[in-house]
Amino acid sequence: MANKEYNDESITVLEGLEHVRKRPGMYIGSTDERGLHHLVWEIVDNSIDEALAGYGREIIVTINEDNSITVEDNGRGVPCGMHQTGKNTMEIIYTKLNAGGKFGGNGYKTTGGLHGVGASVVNALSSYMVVTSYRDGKIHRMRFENGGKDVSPIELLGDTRKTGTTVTFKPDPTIFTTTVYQYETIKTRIRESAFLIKNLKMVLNDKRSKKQETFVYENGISEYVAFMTSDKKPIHPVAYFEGTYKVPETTEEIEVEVALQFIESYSETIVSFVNNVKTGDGGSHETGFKSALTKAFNDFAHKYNLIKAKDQLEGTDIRAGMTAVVSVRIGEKLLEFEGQTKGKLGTPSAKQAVDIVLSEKLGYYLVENKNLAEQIVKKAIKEAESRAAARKAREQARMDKKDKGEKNISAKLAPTSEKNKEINELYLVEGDSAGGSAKQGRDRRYQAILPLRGKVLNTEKANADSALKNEEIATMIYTIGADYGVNFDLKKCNYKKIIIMTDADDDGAHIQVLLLTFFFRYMKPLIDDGRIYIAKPPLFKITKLGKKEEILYAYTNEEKDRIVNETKSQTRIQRYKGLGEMNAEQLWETTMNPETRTLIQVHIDDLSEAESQIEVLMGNDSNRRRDWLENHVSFTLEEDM
Ligand code: 28F
Repeated sequence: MANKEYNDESITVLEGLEHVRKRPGMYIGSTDERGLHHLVWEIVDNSIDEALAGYGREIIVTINEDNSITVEDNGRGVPCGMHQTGKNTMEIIYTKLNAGGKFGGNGYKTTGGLHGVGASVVNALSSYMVVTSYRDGKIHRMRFENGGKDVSPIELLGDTRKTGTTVTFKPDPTIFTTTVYQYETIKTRIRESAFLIKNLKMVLNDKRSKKQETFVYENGISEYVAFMTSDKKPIHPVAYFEGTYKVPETTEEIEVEVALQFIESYSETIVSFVNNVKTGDGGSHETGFKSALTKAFNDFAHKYNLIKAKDQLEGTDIRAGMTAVVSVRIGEKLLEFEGQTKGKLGTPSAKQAVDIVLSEKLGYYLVENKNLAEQIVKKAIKEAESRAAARKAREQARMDKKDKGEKNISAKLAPTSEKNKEINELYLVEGDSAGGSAKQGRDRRYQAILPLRGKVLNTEKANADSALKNEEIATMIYTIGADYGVNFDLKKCNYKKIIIMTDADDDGAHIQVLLLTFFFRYMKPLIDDGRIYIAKPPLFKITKLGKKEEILYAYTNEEKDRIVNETKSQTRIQRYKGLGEMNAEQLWETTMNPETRTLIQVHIDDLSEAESQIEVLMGNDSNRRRDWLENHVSFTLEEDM
């Protein structure tokens, strides 16, 4: 940039962007794949804010061949007139921190961007950024390079009849550990935004794969719920409620939207948002939702004598088998969060807002849909009874255990000899023969073995009671020792690692999925805490022939080929079809010894998406199951020791 003088103003700007480049984690959380995608959310949120303000109903996100991103909207166009500082507004917005007016009151009533740090941070972390504004019949463009330092003067490109803003940026590879964008990640977030804002058309183009998808939902979050229950069996059409709540003693209003649907199975799913940003840890709006739901169903049950006047239905029993989306919009003056992550809404009046809006409308809905309401109440009563029965069964089991010693936790479990929760491991092994070898080969000080008989119960269709009745599930719950469902308590878990060890065939994959489903449904904190693993047995045993035979193991086809190609002597290759073909020594050496084994740690990446797909896993279509596993459960190789 030719002889640009640095006055104190531009130095302040530089310091701002320079600080972002030095401490990116402070602004976008991390510089890994998550931080990389955060840049997209920042820019898209600005387009969404413009659409929410009533300007523009279409946003196009393009992943370019070089993994740069282009976002286009048809809003009013970023202002590019003269700013009182003597620079044009566009330059200020993209080079000064928080200049996007989000913090200085900018006519945007509620903004998702409030979570954001503004487009200037994206600029600071990009090797280049180009901003084009279509407004007042003219097209203006600015180009920034090198983290927003080098700024080309604003250019007038010509005339136009359209209005809007286009931003292209390329994340700086010297800052991010990865600069490859994930289509699925961007798709999930874009689809979510389209669900949350009725009739907002979101288009995603991937120039690398020539893939393009459009998301627009005229029924907003009702279609979101329908999407999440698409593979389940709904018992009624999605119910939708909306309203505005005037916050007492203020001029503020809170907009409330709720969509909910009951399904045949017993899982509860609530996904909530504030200003179109997901609140993964819930908060006051969800609290208001739950209290309104419990109140409305109890009023109905008492009104129609479905329960005695003195009895009360528990919220958890009513919500067993319910999927709901709660979306509130709150002005920035009232917006507050609990904790640092902004994942949990704090605003107290949001509880009243949802409670009051929903109580009134849901009350009418239940009376207008009496049969459905009765069906849900009856199901809640059954759920309460089965929970009581399960509690009695557990109590009885505990009594039995006391009377009959350890016997009843199942003769199958081979427990550890030392009780150390910090290192103990529980192997869930497919089949008795492999179970036997595992018991023999293990290190009994800290490795417990629980053989699983054939197909573990398909826990998706069963409710808590029948799942608990299943021997394998009951033993697993008891052995892990941390209870399950809403009563699950990670601190009570007896194992640091719970390792699923199955054959490397379809049955094995099916059991893996059934167990993952069980843990996902009834012990999700185990997955969140990274305690669930899948053991990786060898696929091949390679015997090097010659005067002294040598045995090697290969875990993939490539590894087998490499070993065979590298060895000079003759080799005999055995393809393992199941764990049972290994003796105890081999099973220990290849799959259980922390020094030599390979464990795969399980993470579930996207809750709401997983919700809608987890039924897929119960089907017999192993290809769909494998796709789901590949797309949604990320397996990272866990380097032991
Ligand atoms: C691809 C990303 O960033 N779109 C945007 C606007 C529109 C206005 C605006 C943005 C007002 C003063 C703060 C136009 N006319 N898409 C986008 N569209 N910012 S960002 O104004 C900036 C605020 O500073 C806009 C009248 N009012 C606002």
